[in-house]
Amino acid sequence: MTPTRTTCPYCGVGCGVLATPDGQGVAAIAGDPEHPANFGRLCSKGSALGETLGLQTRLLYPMMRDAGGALRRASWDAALDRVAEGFADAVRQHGPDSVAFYLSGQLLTEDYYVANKLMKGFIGSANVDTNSRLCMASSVAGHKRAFGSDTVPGCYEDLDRADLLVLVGSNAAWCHPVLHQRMQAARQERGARLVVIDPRGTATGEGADLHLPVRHGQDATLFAGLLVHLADQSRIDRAYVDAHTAGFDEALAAARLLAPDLETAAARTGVPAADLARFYGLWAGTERVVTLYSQGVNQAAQGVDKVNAILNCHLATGRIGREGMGPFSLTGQPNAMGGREVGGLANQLAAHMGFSPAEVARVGAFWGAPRMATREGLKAVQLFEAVERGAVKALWVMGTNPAVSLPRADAMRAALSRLDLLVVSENVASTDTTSGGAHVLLPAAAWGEKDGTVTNSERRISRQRAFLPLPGEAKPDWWALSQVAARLGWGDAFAYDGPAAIFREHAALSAHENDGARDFDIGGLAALTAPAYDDMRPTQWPLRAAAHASLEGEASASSGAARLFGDGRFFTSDGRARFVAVGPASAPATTPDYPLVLNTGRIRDQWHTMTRTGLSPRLGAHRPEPTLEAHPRDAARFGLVDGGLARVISAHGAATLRVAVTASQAPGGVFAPIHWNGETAADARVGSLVHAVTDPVSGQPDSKATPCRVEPVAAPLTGFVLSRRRFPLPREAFWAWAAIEGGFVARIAGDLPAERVGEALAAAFPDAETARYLDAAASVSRLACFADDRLAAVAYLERDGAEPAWSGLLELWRKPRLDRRDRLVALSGVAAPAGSDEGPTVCACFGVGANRIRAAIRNGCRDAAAIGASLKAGTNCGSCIPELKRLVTEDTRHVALAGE
Ligand SMILES: Nc1nc2c(c(=O)[nH]1)N[C@H]1C(S)=C(S)[C@@H](COP(=O)(O)OP(=O)(O)OC[C@H]3O[C@@H](n4cnc5c(=O)[nH]c(N)nc54)[C@H](O)[C@@H]3O)O[C@H]1N2
Ligand SMILES: Nc1nc2c(c(=O)[nH]1)N[C@H]1C(S)=C(S)[C@@H](COP(=O)(O)OP(=O)(O)OC[C@H]3O[C@@H](n4cnc5c(=O)[nH]c(N)nc54)[C@H](O)[C@@H]3O)O[C@H]1N2
Ligand code: SF4
Ligand SMILES: [Mo]
Repeated sequence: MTPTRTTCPYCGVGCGVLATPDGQGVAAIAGDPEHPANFGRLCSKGSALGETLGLQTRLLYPMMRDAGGALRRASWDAALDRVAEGFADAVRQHGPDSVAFYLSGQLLTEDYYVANKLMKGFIGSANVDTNSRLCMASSVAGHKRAFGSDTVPGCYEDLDRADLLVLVGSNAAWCHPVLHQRMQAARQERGARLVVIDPRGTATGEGADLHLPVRHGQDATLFAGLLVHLADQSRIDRAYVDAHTAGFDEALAAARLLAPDLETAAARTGVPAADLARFYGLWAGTERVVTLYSQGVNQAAQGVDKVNAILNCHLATGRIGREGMGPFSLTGQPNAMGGREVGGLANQLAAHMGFSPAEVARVGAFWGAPRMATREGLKAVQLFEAVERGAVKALWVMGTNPAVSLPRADAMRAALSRLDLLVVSENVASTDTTSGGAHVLLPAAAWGEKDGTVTNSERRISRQRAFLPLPGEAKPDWWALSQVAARLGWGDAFAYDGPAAIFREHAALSAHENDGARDFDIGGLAALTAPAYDDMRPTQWPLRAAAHASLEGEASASSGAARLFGDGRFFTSDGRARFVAVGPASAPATTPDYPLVLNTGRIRDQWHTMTRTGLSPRLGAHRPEPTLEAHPRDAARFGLVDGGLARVISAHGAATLRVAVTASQAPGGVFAPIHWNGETAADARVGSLVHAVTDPVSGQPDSKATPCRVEPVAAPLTGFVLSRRRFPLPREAFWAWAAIEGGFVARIAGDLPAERVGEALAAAFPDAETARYLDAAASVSRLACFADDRLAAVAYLERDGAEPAWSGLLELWRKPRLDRRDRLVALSGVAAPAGSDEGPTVCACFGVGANRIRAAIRNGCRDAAAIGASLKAGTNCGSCIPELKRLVTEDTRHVALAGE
């Protein structure tokens, strides 16, 4: 089979993928050597895409809730009628602002465009917001304040050309791994320096020349200090500032209040003065500097100020829009940028336009819209608060899992049940949102089946192409939206015959009455034929129609401007960029009851709520459980032990997590991953703890600094369950499902009778043959369920003893037919020798664990390359190289200590 060229559905790097389906619903995955985002590379998540295409968890048919409250299969016609009637009823009775869409940066541009047009032009409300509010909104607002437009000025090539790369609030080694490797290559090949600014130590920080452990929220002060340093060292580009900007003096005066001198900046940011001075010196003295930032900047109570504090420094030095330099917002989701282009946020209209009367009239005329929204709609947190109050009656959620990912997630999940109509378009059947009381579930085409475009962090539009048939009755999201539009009476305006037609309209709108007044212009693509759209190569915007006309054929569609603002002209009314005077940030509001700061974020091998990555055995092995990372001092203070359990409690919720004591976590704070949820773990919905504090300008929640406390949790019962599929184990125990070959495993720990686990197994496998073993003192209990002559599930539990290990059972687990003896062995416990395993997986591609790597290091492998040569670890996607380096350093430290 020939491979299909498509784009990775995970992060905003936007890597090109070659997918070769095997005809059985699986596909071989490789990096696309011709894609300019990755030139053939993929990270661990991208490489494992083939393991996530199974249909076992998919939503394949429309479902509707019946009068008795049960979800039942329905026809598309019936489901779409119900959606259209529900929205029409709400609008009739309560007005257009009583309905809303909540969308996602994982939708394709075409889906997004149709949703936005339907709500803002036809239903007549701007209540369209997206999970990008939780992700990129502060960058959008910061860009607009400084540039007059939401523009990421640079491109990835700048990372290859820079001499200094600064990562602020970004764990790129885990979250943008292919770009991180590109930055590491610049370091190794050209001696570029890398500085990481993050309160905690991360894999990214370990691979840097300098790590600045900034106090939570104090980044604006840190960059205000840099502006002051630039001024005092005469590093300001006066000519640039005078010709192309406004507001410098006010911004510098404000910066002087925040960071009058180095000592004050050091005291306020918590960064040692010597390190801060080194950073300021490096930044001031290096012309080619790129400052990249992500959620440590955006997700903050003063996130927009953080963004502008960074932009101020680039504007003051004129280091923007030129090769190898500039500010760079790393986008999270594959189509965060496409969402912004179509106007997916409640405070945007479409094609980078807002709600001025002229813009409303322009878009309204273009759409032929009967009922334009004339003002901004509700932003995500406000929107769900309106659901909570009962002000929003009908909500359509598409491509996101808000019952997990919103702040105050428990309250938000409960709020969903207040809706008269909750519609969820999903790839998977069961999520915390679909089980939160949805009335209609619509099966959406997933990656590999859907067809359209996405835009990555460097404004590059790439095609996602289908290489698998639509399973069951799954349909593209744009289709479901157009069908509802037709039922509401606007069939003509939504009569698209496919994504190419939608894309053309979107491109035409971007150029409509533009004439260089708006940054987003892809008029050059407005006349793409369906075949040309199919063949479209990765293309950067802007791509104006005039530029297109002056070029020939295909070359024009693959060109585009690499950088904006090189001419010093911005999209403000006078063409000048604005400095923003930045004010002080408040400290996290810890109290004696909640003395610690809860920081939340990502791990290397899981994507958000794990609906896909949670199915991959390779990805499940890296961090199989949700952990709470705590500094040794805080662990001692609050009685936590490494490997034990902790309950984390905030004013809004609680979760129980496995403790990992680590000196990389700064004292005074703890870190928890966002991925686990009600489907994958007992009680690890970290979003339920997060406060709903938002940035006053962007409305983006501060997800990185919630006051909390921690308590140790006793777990006399320990053990594991192996199962062919995930099912709910008792919630009073700690457990989390991790994918393994042929099923899932969960370690169990808690203070509960072993029978409770047995009852859960019996309920999950009612037709299986079960065998039990219970010792006389009832301290050891084992249970095996057999179906089709194989193990369907096994549980080993021990009270007040050594935790049983599951690795010894793997051979029986894999066996296609078990004989009598096997069945006895399955219960005997001899199959489970403790401590025989590799330890936590470090290299997901080749399944190499930490213990094996440590042994190789003891045998003389002194660097990542030597480990690669000996064990293959790190030689495929390279995502684990930072951890290989860490293990080498850790070993060197041990040797050094032993030699003292
Ligand atoms: N493996 C993986 N990769 C992903 C994703 C995923 O789910 N899994 N999701 C994608 C998405 S949508 C996004 S948005 C990106 C996010 O990518 P990142 O922003 O890199 O990831 P996070 O882990 O959310 O947070 C980054 C860092 O911010 C730090 N931080 C917290 N508070 C502060 C602060 O006040 N100042 C500073 N300077 N730093 C702070 C945290 O300690 C954390 O290490 O990742 C994308 N890539
Ligand atoms: N505490 C805390 N909370 C956070 C964050 C944090 O750092 N800390 N980060 C925030 C950020 S940056 C983000 S981006 C969000 C992410 O949070 P979510 O968006 O809630 O997480 P996902 O798991 O990506 O949800 C996507 C859902 O859409 C489905 N899906 C995928 N593709 C399609 C499609 O084409 N069509 C349809 N209809 N469905 C599809 C998937 O099955 C999945 O259920 O979380 C935010 N919440
Ligand atoms: S870096 Fe990894 S997750 Fe991001 S787009 Fe590339 S392969 Fe996908
Ligand atoms: Mo995100």
